[in-house]
Amino acid sequence: MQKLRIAIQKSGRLSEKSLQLLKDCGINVSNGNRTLLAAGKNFPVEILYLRDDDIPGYIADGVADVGIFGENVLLEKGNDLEIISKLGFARCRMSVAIPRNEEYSGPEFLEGKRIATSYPRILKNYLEENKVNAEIHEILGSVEIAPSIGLSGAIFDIVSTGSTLLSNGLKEAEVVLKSEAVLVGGKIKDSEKKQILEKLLFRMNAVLKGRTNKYVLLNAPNDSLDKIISILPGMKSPTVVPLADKGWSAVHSVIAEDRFWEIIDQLKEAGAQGLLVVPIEKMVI
Ligand code: PRT
Ligand code: ZN
Repeated sequence: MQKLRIAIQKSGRLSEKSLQLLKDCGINVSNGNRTLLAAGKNFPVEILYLRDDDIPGYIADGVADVGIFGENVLLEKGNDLEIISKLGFARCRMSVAIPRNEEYSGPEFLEGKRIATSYPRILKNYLEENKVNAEIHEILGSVEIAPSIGLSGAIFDIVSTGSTLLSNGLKEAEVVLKSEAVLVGGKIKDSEKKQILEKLLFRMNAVLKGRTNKYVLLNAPNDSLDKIISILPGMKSPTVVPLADKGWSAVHSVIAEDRFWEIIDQLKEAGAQGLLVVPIEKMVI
């Protein structure tokens, strides 16, 4: 029996969330102390623990079938690999940052400058697209200290909250791209492995949909039901149940997280009361 081999980060920002996602998909990994390879207990997978930068190479070589890592790493190192699914965690930006006291005029600010980065390929593309000539200086860690020690006039790095830039006297000048964790795959030939991947994706979609939606229950007078139902997006149509109190109904529906507050305000205005909002564990549509 074949097993789908999934590479995830051994330790770092992605590891816990990758394991949690697999767990939410019903996959428990038997080896808790993270040797290189561990077997999934109740699903035909093997988990390969690696440094995130190494995962694209392992997939390209066919040692791993799929992997979880940041889009930033895919763009820097993932020749011929494809995103199978975006995973919604480890969101960050890849930005150009410059000393705080300097005025940023646009990409031409970088002309003739030296820029420190751990992502030379993405930066090179960006500079070419903007027809800027600049020297790319590749360093592996602590990119943010390069300007203060006189190594470079700007940096290109990952930014999340921006506090690392701030504490190093830098400011974010331009967001070049946005990144999040992704499930990436190579070319899987084995049909059994393909089927396992299909099953895994079915489960992942259900978990990810659940994470980005909320279940909402509310009470409303019957004469405002039409208005309320028109506001609710729902999966199909909302469930409407009569309450013991005559002239009132309860409405159940699903709301996408990113539109949640906007919709809740509209519902209240339309006469909804006693709103309950419940997290969704999984959603199969
Ligand atoms: O050891 P290994 O090579 O596996 O790990 P790593 O050190 O290369 O990566 P790791 O664990 O730091 O990050 C893994 C992935 O998380 C990255 O490739 C990104 O896709 C994603 N990610 C999300 C981040 C951040 N947010 C982040 N803030 N990766 C790094 N940072 C760093 C950034 O480099 C900078 O130093 O955090 C600092 C900035 O954070 P703020 O909040 O101060 O702006
Ligand atoms: Zn890394």
